[in-house]
Amino acid sequence: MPDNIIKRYEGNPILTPPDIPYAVETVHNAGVTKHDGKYIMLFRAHRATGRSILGLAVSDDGYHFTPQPQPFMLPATKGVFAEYEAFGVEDPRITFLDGEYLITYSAYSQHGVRIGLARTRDWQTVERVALISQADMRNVVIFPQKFDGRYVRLDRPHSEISPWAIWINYSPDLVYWGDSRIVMKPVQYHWDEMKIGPGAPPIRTARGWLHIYHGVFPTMDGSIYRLGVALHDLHDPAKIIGVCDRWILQPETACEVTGYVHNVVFTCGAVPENDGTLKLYWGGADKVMNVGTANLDELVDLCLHDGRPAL
Ligand code: M1P
Repeated sequence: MPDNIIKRYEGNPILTPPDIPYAVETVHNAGVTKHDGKYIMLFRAHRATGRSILGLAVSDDGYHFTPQPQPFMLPATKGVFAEYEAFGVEDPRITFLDGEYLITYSAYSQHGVRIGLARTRDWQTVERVALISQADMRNVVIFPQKFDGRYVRLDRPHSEISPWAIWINYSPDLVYWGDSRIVMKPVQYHWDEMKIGPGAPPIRTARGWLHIYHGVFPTMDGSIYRLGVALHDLHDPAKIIGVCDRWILQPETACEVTGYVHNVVFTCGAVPENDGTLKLYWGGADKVMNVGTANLDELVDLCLHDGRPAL
């Protein structure tokens, strides 16, 4: 069993608040994708008010990012989105599907947290599509493929009754979602016993859809956020065919242990490369952005050969 499943880039952190040409306190939890041969990073940033916006940075190699001069998405000021984004926009995930980039993000307001969906084709303009959940929902990732004509997402509703778990939902049009089912639960007295949540949008491999998720363990010194992997069936994403029993990344470096929220590694994006490797991006302690690489086959093996039950 390899210990360094994720190889941290020696230049971490790759993006920090002083790099940003407008005032921010944090740069973290970024969705990342490729567009026209460039890496696009859509990051969350706290303002000094404690509320978040989304900024954009661009890179030729996936390691060295140049932030754009202005934020990419501020909380909406008009229409229904304004009411539900008043406290900020957070944790964007990006899925490329049918020629456009779908962006899911947490929308915070006095009414709670729900999920907004926006889209862009060119990363110059962005259009809000709909609010696609009720309150008490976070961490929505859309599969980059339709199944039997329907869009599919993983999400994480809030629950006081059972530990926060991962669910699947389907939609004919990206706006109306349903046919909900629970697909994965935390395991008691385990590294992710308190709650789990979808992380990066699933990645297609020959043996299944690889999903990198986060799990949380409560301690007397606060909660620890780590990352794990699960494999979904290629044809039926509601079926999980393997969950790795151990975490694949935990807070270890100074900028993962100490920051805005201590002891957090949190991913919203990963980019598969043609050579079978993956670039995984994660926020360190809710303060900075990091990157590392992994071998996709090794991650799939971990799900299939070092498993635990999904439910
Ligand atoms: O502070 C750690 C994380 O807490 C929340 O994550 P979750 O949805 O698992 O509760 C989010 O606020 C996330 O942005 C943050 O990194």
